[in-house]
Amino acid sequence: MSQSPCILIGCPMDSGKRRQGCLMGPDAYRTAGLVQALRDLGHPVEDRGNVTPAPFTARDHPKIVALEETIAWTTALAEASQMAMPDGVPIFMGGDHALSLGTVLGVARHAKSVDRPLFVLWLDAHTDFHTPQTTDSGNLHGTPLGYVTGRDGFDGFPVFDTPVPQENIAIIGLRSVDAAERAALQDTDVTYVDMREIDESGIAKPLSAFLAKVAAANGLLHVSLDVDFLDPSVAPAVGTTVPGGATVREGHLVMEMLHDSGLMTSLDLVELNPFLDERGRTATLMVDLTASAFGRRVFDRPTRAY
Ligand code: B3U
Ligand code: MN
Ligand code: MN
Repeated sequence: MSQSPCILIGCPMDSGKRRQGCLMGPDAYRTAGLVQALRDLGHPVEDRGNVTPAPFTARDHPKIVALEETIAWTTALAEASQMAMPDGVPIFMGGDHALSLGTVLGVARHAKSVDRPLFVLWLDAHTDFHTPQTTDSGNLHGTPLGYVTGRDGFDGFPVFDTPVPQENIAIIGLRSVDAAERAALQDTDVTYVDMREIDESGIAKPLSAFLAKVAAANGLLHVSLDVDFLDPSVAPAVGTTVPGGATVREGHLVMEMLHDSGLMTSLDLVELNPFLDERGRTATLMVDLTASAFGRRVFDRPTRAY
């Protein structure tokens, strides 16, 4: 069976928070061998280089960090993302999580054009469900799920014309949720799975339930993998470490199940800050996880249906 082409898109975006360093992410993935890892699995790989933001004029804002720059990235990334979708599975090499404001917008526009529903799997310690009004930190990397679900308050951003339905979203790995996000999320149909649920029931159970929904709806599936989904003891290169995260094996299991499902149509790799890494170990782990999502396995097993 021929393997789907992988389209690598560098997103050296660093405007979603104060601490700098994620702009080095795309080159860290390249250095850690992402292209070869995917080719070794039989995928044709095209690296489209790095996106640059649309022109913008920075202004001082009392609360929000780098608002105009983030809007400019959102515009540019939405275009790159929409354009890549017909050509294969785009892998967006971040960059901080604010890049998903743009990548999901582009994917949603593509989903509309092919008349298929869009589903989003968010692997993260955080819910990223703020709006520019509710954020305490002023960091827009905490807002993409607010944006893509069509919450109010994103003035100046491209209009998110076809918001992702709440019931099409699952967030897995949670252990740091702000009060305003918790309150807003509790009134929604978003699926949210915290580390306690993972400890008690395992990570496969909520994931297979979600994948079954995607399959039943013939949906597109965008996956957004935040480095802080993983425990900082195995993935230290991230600005917002939260102890008690997913293990290496839980990470691989999620990625292997995604591969077996055949459902994933686009992938963000976000929040890697190579400045904080230890001899490239986090970048290497992220590359290995991506390889699992594209078919690397220890032994062949009969493919399971979701
Ligand atoms: N919810 C907090 C913390 C946070 C969100 N995403 C990350 N950190 N990486 C905030 O700033 O919105
Ligand atoms: Mn995040
Ligand atoms: Mn996070």
